[in-house]
Amino acid sequence: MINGAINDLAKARQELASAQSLEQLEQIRVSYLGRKGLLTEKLSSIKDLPPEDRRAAGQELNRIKRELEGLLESRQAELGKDAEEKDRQQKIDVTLPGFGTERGSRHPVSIILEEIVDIFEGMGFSVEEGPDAETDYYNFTALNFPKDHPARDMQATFYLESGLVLRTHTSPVQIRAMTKLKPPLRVICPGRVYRCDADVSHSPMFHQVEGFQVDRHINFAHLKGVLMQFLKEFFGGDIKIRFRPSFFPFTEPSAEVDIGCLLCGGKGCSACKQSGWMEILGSGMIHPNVLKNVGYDPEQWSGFAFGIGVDRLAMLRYKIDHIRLFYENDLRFLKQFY
Ligand code: 2NM
Repeated sequence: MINGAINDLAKARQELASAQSLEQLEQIRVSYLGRKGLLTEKLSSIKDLPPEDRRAAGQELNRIKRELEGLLESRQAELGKDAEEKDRQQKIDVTLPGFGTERGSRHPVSIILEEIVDIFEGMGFSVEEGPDAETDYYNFTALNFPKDHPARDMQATFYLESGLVLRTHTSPVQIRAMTKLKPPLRVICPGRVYRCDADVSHSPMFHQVEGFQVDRHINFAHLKGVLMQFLKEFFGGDIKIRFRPSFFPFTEPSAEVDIGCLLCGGKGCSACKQSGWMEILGSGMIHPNVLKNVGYDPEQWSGFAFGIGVDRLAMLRYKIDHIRLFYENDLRFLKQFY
């Protein structure tokens, strides 16, 4: 029995030396000194020995037990220190400064879009919104683009597999508004629009605010008055404005507004294609066919409409010479606006 215990001790010594964690150490302790441990069982079988041998066996087994306890204790201290050290290395130093959170800023195009909406709301216009994916009817047909007319090529259109189109202007929203509501009306429609086009001042997705007014006896002077008021509020007094004849299928007569390029002061630059002028909006008197298409009697009602390029105005306001800067999502650029 004593020889067995000495072997147990030698084996335990090896196991303790290779133990890597306090959990392993505990397992070793249980296997020798636990209730059913090897040494515990030997100790409790002393009573089965002849009485004259019990005393010596008890003394020897207890010596081995104390030695094993001592070994366990010192190995426990070693492994405990290792664990503490590991813990210290992994611990988060709460005294280090934090990373902080980046604060977002408003997108320059959003800022300008909201400014435009505010100005027209101040003149009594209400806001209507509609879907980006439109039917051919709302985007073209209702707006007096004849079927198979080259006017439909004027804007390179993104056609969807569903048969819908990405709206090429926000005019379809105006058609929806006119169909839904009854004149007299003053409505603006802000939103994203899509055309297959890309250069310094064109992006395949850009923003428009279109607007219209329909009432009895609305004429071209009302159109010009509203647009000049808008330009005055948006730019302040000191800009050059050019009002020139144009063509759209949905208005007759039609006019476009250019302003003296604010990037080069009218000298000519890449943003204004060396002309010194930048086209910022189109407008005109709503075509009688459009009024008929929404169920209004053109003998009773007349109206004007306009479409403003929001990205263009943002480029002019912030002196940005390429529209793509708005859509590259470079935070170093976008952070500059608020
Ligand atoms: C423009 C230019 C001219 C326009 C016309 C209409 C509608 F629906 F009333 F007929 N909405 N918007 C219009 C007119 C838009 O954008 C350059």
